[in-house]
Amino acid sequence: MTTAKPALLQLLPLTVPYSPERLAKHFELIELWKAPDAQAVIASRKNDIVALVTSAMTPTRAELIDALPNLKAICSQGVGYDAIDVKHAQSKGIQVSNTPDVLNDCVADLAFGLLLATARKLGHAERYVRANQWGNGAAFPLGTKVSHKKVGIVGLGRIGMAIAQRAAGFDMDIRYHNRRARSDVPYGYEASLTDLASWADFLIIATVGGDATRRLINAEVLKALGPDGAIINIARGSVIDEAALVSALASGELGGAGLDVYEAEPTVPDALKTMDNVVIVPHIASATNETRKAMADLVLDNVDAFATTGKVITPVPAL
Ligand code: 8YV
Repeated sequence: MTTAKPALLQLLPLTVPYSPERLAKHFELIELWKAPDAQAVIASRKNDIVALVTSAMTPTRAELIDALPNLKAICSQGVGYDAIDVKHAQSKGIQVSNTPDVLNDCVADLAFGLLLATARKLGHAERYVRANQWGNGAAFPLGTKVSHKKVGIVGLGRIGMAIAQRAAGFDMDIRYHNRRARSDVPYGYEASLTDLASWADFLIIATVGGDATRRLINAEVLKALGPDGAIINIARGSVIDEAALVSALASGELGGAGLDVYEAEPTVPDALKTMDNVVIVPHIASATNETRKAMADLVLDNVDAFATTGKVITPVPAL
């Protein structure tokens, strides 16, 4: 007699075609997005579910975790875990894994792409040409030089370090702000976020999301960055006070912004859509074929490892 496989609750499809086959190797798959009544499925199968697949942008809250009494592992696609109630999961002995490192290059590439696009007004320039304004009226406005300028990195973790490498390639002066100084980097530490913003020409936000960094970048920091400064955010929209950002940009108190993330995605403040000193893109930092495959593969590897050894490979830090 074959014993029934334990069940895995999958909240969203993974971005590789072979995901169902890999996941079904160890588990009976419950693909929640296909269920006509998700709550009914969870209620009827709650005792069978030992693993859950989710993502950095799929809320995985205590209510769902508590509805699954035998849940032992949550495997998430994405490096951020602020959408998952990790503290609650860990308090119940549930392992939580994310997909760090495999996306560092793409996220850092986009951070620098946004910096260049914001400083050199690439979005505005595109619209200028497409609107047949070239040669038909006002000359296109001058931008801001990037090479040899000063960049402040808020959150010098693995992605922040990849951003610093790119900044070094542009001969930039690099300083950073963390909760604590690092002893293993050649960059200057700034204990005060406002002082870092006052010093910097560009401020790049690369922190984790969640309560610890919520609105860390406030009106005071934005004012310190100033009318010649620009802010780049590839972290989480929650890290910047978005109303203060819109106000500082509109008043000219802040020179520009390059944004990949927003407080209430996919909603983006309408005011940002009309500003020529703002570059806005739809949370695409890790959205390349190569990186999303690598992230999905790491989720599958975490699930395999949990099934065969009882331990995920890349657990999020204990909170
Ligand atoms: C995507 C991200 O939103 O990894 C993260 O934390 O924010 C982005 O990579 C995520 O990967 C969605 O799957």
